[in-house]
Amino acid sequence: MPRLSAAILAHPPAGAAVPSYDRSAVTPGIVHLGIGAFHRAHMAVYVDDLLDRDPSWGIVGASLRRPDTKEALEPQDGLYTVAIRDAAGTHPRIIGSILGVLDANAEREALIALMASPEIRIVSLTVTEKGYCHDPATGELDARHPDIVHDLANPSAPRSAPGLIVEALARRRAAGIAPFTVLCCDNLPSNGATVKRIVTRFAALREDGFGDWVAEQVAFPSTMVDRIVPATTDADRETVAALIGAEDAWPVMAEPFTQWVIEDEFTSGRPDFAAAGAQLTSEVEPFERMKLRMLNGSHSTIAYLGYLAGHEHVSDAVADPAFRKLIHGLMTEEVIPTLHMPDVDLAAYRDQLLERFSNPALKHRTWQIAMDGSQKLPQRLLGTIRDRLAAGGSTTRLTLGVAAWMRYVTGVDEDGEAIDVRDPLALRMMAIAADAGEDAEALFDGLAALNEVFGTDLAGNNVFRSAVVGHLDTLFDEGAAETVRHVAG
Ligand code: CS2
Repeated sequence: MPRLSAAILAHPPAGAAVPSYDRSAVTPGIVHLGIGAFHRAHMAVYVDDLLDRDPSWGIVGASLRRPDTKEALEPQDGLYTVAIRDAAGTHPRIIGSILGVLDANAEREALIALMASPEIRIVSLTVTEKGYCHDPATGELDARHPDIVHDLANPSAPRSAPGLIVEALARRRAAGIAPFTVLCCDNLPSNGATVKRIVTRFAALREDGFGDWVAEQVAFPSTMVDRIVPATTDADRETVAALIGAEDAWPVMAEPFTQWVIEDEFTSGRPDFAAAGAQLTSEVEPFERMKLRMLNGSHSTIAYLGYLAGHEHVSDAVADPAFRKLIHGLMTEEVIPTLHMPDVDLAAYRDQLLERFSNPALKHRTWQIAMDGSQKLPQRLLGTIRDRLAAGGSTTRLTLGVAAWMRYVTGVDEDGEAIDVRDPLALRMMAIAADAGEDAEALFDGLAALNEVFGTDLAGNNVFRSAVVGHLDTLFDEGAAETVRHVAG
């Protein structure tokens, strides 16, 4: 079977959508840091829809940690398949908006030089929560993070996303080139403002006065990004090869739903994202909060409880009526009351989320979502809990999500088998858990003392503490499946 490449597009496979524009006319306008599956099934598809109107917005991707995306896409001329999956089948579309991929470690200088060149007007990011080297509880740069320490000592050879952005901005400033817009597409709260704070602080630490210049000159629009994109498996590769009649080393699988809400604040121009279905607005934060608390808060709760209860996929968990009832109740009783969105039908949004979680073809692993919980919990569950505690409202289901995370990061499942806990704090958390054993109070006190996750207010809040400790006791005594049944009611 031939490999997917530009040559294949001359005789497009029947049944696969292909780029409608002349790829040879496309030039780079965007550098994207963190070219993982999510970006390739989200922003790159919006851009693919727009290149026939304006070919000056092609994307050059960069991978910050592993060269595997570059290795997969380079022999394919940057082409790859997005396969949309639902109960009715799998629908392939070949995407052409990625012109090339740079490996930030091996090709650092080429990457920074490109970011500093005038043709690049947007630098977008999906580097995941931990890629910002910040303190998730406060949203501030962690100046003691090893990558930040390294980048401040070696400013022209940075390895972190803030370090790369600031070095490229410094070169543009020195050359009199207007800054690019920094477009964060990660699931951080107030993601534009948060990344602005982080990057500005890094610039200030690097050079006196540079932070002020960044704060004044560089736009950091906030965005709400949404599409469920599970990690690709070998079985997915086979499915796609059969559909397109060519081998694609790294297709991405996605649900039909996609949403992108963007704050319209770009200093060096932007593609007509609205023409591809994005919503441009002056206020994104309410949408971000809604999505982080409703979708991602539910997702993390399903991930920890589902994994512990033996559900491999999100759809397996929500097929269990008790799980479904728990998540429905979590959104209805405990999340929706914290949101203020008069123009959005939140009950309909909730029902649509439950539908999306049920998509049987997506096979989204609970283990995948469980990753990096220390970086995700603050914006997904803890902020909601703070609002509920302040209003004197119930937090029974939200605190069960937190307790399930604490139970999960002990690293031992209900059968005594090891859990592969992936988290920047994994070692610290597993040491805390080893000391605590099955003593729920000790486990709570040890983990809640992680200020970068819980801030300084929650560990000593008795309402919060007794709710989480109570759930932990039940999780240890009866297991996750039984606990879900109790709490769902
Ligand atoms: C998920 C998200 O892995 C996770 O943590 O909750 O990736 C989720 O699928 C996306 O945010 C959906 O837009």
